[in-house]
Amino acid sequence: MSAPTTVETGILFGPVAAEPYSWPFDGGFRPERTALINIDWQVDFCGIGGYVDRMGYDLNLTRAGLGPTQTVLEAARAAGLYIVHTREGHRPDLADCPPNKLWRSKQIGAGIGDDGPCGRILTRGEPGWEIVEEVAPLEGELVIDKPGKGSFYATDLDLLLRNRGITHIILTGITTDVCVHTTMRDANDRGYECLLLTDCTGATDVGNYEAALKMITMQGGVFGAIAPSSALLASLAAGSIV
Ligand code: C5J
Repeated sequence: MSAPTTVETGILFGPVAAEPYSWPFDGGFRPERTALINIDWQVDFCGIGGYVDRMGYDLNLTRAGLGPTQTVLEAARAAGLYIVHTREGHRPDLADCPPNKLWRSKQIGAGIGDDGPCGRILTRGEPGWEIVEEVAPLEGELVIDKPGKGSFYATDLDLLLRNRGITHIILTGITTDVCVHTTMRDANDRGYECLLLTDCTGATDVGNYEAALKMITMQGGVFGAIAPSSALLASLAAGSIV
């Protein structure tokens, strides 16, 4: 197995005041070993005329985390964390869209691949599939295109993170109970130490948002930990603890 391509900086950020434990479990996090993964901040999930809007859900709920995420993104870039963005979407011919997913989307009036105000719904290359400008990727940042809810399924994300020596993951994104949760659960199973920022995420339903956060804190942190972005920003601002 080849060595990770990163070089240790010597910077170790202090633990984040999180629930149900001070994150991370191993006392601190190094920027070169930590990824900030921003999940599906796409027009389709938080923009007018996109997929979530077409399904009739309240965009205020999915947009709520945008401002805090913008602040975290800037701080994480400045601190040297590895920045990752994901997009859910399908090939224009929908060859990678499972028939049951396609069928269900049509049942709720937002058929994947159908024309809408933001172009074809959940289809790669369309305006609705783009990441909103507030948290858009910078040139050179990793963007993972995924056909499913989880960010590891049918992508090379795990390979890219491991080759870089990433061991810790901080999550923002939408929706809390679907793509964010699926990604966090999978990352946790793969051994990554995960933190979800509570004000940098949102769901299409308040109850689901709250339940999704609570689930993470059960069993001593069954999928990792949760914290408000202010707690992460405080750790980053405090600088190295060694
Ligand atoms: C959904 C997502 N909700 N990004 N996708 O279908 O959470």
